[in-house]
Amino acid sequence: MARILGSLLLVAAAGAFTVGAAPAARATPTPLDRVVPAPASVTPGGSPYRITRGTRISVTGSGEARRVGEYLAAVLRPSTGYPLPVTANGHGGIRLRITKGVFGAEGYRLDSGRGGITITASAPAGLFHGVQTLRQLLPAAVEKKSVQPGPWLVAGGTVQDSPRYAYRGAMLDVSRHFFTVAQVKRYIDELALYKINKLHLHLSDDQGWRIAIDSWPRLATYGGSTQVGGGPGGHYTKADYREIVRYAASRYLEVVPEIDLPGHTNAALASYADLNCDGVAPPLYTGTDVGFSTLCVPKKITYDFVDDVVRELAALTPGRYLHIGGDEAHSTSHADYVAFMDKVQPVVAKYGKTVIGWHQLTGATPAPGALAQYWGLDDTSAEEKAQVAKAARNGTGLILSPADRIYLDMKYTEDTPLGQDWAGLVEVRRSYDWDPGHYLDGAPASAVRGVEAPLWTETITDSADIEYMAFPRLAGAAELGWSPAATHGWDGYKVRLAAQGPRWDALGIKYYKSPQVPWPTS
Ligand code: NGO
Repeated sequence: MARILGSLLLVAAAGAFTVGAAPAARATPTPLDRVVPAPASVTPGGSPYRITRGTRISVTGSGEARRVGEYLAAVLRPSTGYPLPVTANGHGGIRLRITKGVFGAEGYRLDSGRGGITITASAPAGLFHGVQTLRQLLPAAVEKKSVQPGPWLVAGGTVQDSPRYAYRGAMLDVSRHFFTVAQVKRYIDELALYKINKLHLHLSDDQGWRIAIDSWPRLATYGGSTQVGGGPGGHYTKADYREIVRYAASRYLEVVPEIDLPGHTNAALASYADLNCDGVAPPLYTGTDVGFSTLCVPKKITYDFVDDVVRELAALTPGRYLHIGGDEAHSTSHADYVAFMDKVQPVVAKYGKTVIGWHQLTGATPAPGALAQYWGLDDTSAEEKAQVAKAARNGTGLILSPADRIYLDMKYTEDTPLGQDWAGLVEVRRSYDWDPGHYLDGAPASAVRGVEAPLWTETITDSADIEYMAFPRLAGAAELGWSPAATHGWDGYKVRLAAQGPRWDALGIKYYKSPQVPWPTS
């Protein structure tokens, strides 16, 4: 007992010491390379810049660049308590500049020194990503919503950065449980911190249809009226959905809508009896089984339905992609599956969009330009992997979402209170420690368009659940999508990841404190 008490006192004393030392520690700026995702190149050197009451944010370039300046000001004002006016005169301590044609669509350069900070990019998205880097170079308390003491130092030097992959996604399943526009926006803000640029919304499944379709209104009003466990469900009106798309775009994320076809369609089949081969609508479904539903492939009305849904969804989608699911069509014969995909993929093209499908699409004939989203495991059968690799060699692009790596709904350990474990337990290191460029044997590295971390929501019901499963693993997925392979290494990553903990605390994100990560103790 005395020994336990003694060590408790020691811990308490260490805590007191750390707290006492904190102001001095805060005066040392964060090293320029302590950023997730790891920047492509970092050259530290020179004096730090200090944000003060007199700092201005000056913006040169388009109106959009000005909006990025306003966004930065909105991040910095509450915690610094400084006015930080956004000006166009080029004389701020923080300068955001657009220079045509140098850094690619999303790259940026950040120069920091005693005289100021300049973020230069060729497009507003690059400025926005540079701003995310700048946030991480400031003390974690910058993320708080009340005035903090500072000082607000940014280390001197240069960061030059651009992404490894153009497709860096996160998926949210809003079907198994419905999430409100506000909840989706919160997740968008969290994704933007890590330079994720695609938000894939899984808008339909057996348990719920979540998007209003004017020509088939019962899909949303009836098909969206419940969810896993039997709660009230919900759906997005078109105005809601446009608001999500607009908000995502303001954070430089493109929304990729998914209507899962021809399986995972019970909510649609329940809403319209005619869609069923036997003309009988099944009841709504609130369980978590998969693979039991299918559209009626031989019926003409099936294609009227698909055409209407794709047309209306494409009209709501400024982005390039439309995801048509295609996974677990266990109740559709192989011949029907192939016939269905042959008829449906051209409909997506007709409305100006590019097909994405789960990798089972490679069992049919992927349309030219289509992307297949791989969600297998290390021990997926060699035949299945070979089928995907062959499609990749024939020109089908790949998005990698290996379920035993970056399915955010997998439990971290057997004690994780949420999530599933069918693909295994996925601790933080496992989710980070793989290379998307050399993941699938026989698939050329050039076929890989990027990485996406899906969050299925059979067991996830609110923002706190989303955050607990996404953090810290989402940051690793983002890094795999953004950072050059040469920066990859668990020992370096875990230190940079640990530095995110206090930021998440400041943002009110309750993350999983994995014992694999050396989280700061104060
Ligand atoms: C699978 C299945 C989903 C489940 C998910 C749960 C895919 C592509 N289809 O992933 O319906 O929700 O697992 O982890």
